[in-house]
Amino acid sequence: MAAIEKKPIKITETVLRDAHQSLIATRLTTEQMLPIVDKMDKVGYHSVECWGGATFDASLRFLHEDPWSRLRKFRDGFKNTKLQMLFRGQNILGYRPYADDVVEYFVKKSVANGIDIIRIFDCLNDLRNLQTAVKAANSEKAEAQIALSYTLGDAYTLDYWVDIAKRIEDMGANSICIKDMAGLLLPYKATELVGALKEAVDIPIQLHTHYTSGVASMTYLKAVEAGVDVIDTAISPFALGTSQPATEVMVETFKGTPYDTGFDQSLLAEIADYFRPIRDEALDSGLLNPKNLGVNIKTLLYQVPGGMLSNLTSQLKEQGAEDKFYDVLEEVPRVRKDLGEPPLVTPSSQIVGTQAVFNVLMGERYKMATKETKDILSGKYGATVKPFNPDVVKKVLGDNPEVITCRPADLIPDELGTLEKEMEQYKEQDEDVLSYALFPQVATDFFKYREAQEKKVDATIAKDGSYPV
Ligand code: PYR
Repeated sequence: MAAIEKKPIKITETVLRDAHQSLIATRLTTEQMLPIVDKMDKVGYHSVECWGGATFDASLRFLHEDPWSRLRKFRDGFKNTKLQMLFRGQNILGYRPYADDVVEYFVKKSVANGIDIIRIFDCLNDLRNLQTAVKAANSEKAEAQIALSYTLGDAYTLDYWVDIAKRIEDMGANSICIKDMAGLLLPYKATELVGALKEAVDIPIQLHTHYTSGVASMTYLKAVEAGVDVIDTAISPFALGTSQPATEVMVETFKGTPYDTGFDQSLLAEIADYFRPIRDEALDSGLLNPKNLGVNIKTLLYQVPGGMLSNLTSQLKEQGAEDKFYDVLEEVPRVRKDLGEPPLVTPSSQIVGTQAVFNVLMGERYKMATKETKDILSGKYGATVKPFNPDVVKKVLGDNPEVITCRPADLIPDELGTLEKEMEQYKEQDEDVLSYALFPQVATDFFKYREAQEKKVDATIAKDGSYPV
């Protein structure tokens, strides 16, 4: 090892975003997170992923919290650490493509409220769906990290990934992330992939994986040896299972090597001590299912991301058809092939999963197709790497389907002006229009709740303006 030049591995801590999204359905509240921010800020993380993905939806829908206010509180607390978010390309933090003006304004406001690094991905790896967000991030001077959604299949060869990485660099990305949302990247494949990408591009490469299939920390070890620059980890109480490898374990693994992070294990232990009771409480309340903590080797068989497995279970439970779980799991790869073999990540994971449930429960494949299945087959989410199954296209869309081949957002007119008018009466901050743009009903319910809360507080203020003690 002595001959290798020192290259401390950088770490992105995910506990404030992906780790709780993956383990406890994104239910950490701002109040639960803020008390530990000060300590986290002292660790020396490359960045803390704390916003975006499903947290925006979950804050508004389930926690009745304003996600923008959460972000501002993180920004106030993290004085030394870069804040990172996950952004679903043209789908922003929602489940369908939005107009360019909404994407641009969302990026602008995310940066204005405190985000430093925006990790942008597309569920089909159609780079046209990333253009607007990347340009906006560049002009706001944020780090634009483009993530390639990693998956397996005939089309996904080493040449495919190298080509896409070069195109990502040419698009103006500041870094690349290999986003392995289902834990499919095996250790020796990581050596190959990271090695090939490091040769192909000059920008830094980050690796994101999940522990679902049990190989993730070995994959990190091989990736680091192959030259990866940054890895995503979660503090131990919120690590493993459907989440990321544990921060402390990776830090200890690289101690005394050229990749030594230099992190203080006793500080990490204090952070872990803070999160442990929160995890125990989630276990007691049933929010954290112990099944999410084990190794699920079916991930490797069916390539279904952890979050999708739990979605399928709950969809089947609602229908009283839990006994069909394995039939649905086997149907998922078939539907994926019919729909052009896309990676399975939001929203393609939901689209493929729901259609697989329909196909099994209806007893006939594509007897009923969801609106989203029709939209994918019509090109409204972009281009897939492989062609669609023509028989399925015919069955779902008929003999002469109208299919889009241009960048889908080229056909979506700007919508901010209209949205502003629709939600004017609820507006308390500029950002509210963006919450409304993404989730009109959920945001409206939240605005009403917020107003009611404010009135309630006002009612407790005495006539002289003081609060009763
Ligand atoms: C999300 O889009 O929320 C993911 O975590 C992939």
